[in-house]
Amino acid sequence: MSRRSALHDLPIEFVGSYPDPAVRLDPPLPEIAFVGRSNVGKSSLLNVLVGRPGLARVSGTPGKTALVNVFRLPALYLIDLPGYGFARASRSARAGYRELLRGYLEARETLAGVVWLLDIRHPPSKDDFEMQELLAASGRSMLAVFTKADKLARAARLARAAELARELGLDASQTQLVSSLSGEGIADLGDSILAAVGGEEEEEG
Ligand SMILES: Nc1nc2c(ncn2[C@@H]2O[C@H](COP(=O)(O)OP(=O)(O)OP(=O)(O)O)[C@@H](O)[C@H]2O)c(=O)[nH]1
Ligand SMILES: [Mg+2]
Repeated sequence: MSRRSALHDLPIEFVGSYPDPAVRLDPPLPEIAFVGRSNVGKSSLLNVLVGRPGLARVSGTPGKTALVNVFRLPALYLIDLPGYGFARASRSARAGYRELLRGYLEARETLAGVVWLLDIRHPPSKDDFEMQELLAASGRSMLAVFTKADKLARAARLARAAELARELGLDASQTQLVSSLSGEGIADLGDSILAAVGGEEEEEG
């Protein structure tokens, strides 16, 4: 199975970490943001998509990505957002996260699409459903990505992906199963991202 996505081996640079979701990026380019619960695998997925294992900080400690982390490819930005639903976060920290995410989704004119990550093994949490509402209210184009597919045997993960899509009220075309460990789904996700920013992979029609 190929773990090479269309974003593999493109020049990429870390632009910066910003507390302000309205930060102006120069030059303005389309952005793809990665959102999901703490520890769901956002940073790992970003790294494997671009083929740079050490780029975004991966951690066994949930809540590691606390700022808006911006990476630049030649024609787009990839944005690693803070994880939500961190169990040990204080109530005010949780509210802060939520406001950052809401502000980001509402404010960013250059946001071309959101990759929303959910762990294939777990039912959607209260925080996930809140995120879904924020995403729906923002009207942003969104792809639900089910992570850590390698944790389940093949038949189980296909069944679980269908079940999770149903629980979220999503069509299969709005979902993608991935594993940053095995590379499953990574090439397809890369193509979807390019299509969302108006790249070459966009389909006719
Ligand atoms: N088995 C398996 N483990 C994974 C996968 N992706 C991530 N992990 C592990 O899950 C943990 C969290 O990964 P991160 O990529 O740091 O998760 P995150 O969503 O960026 O976490 P925060 O920045 O805290 O929100 C790490 O221990 C990873 O090694 C995967 O596809 N398969
Ligand atoms: Mg992270």
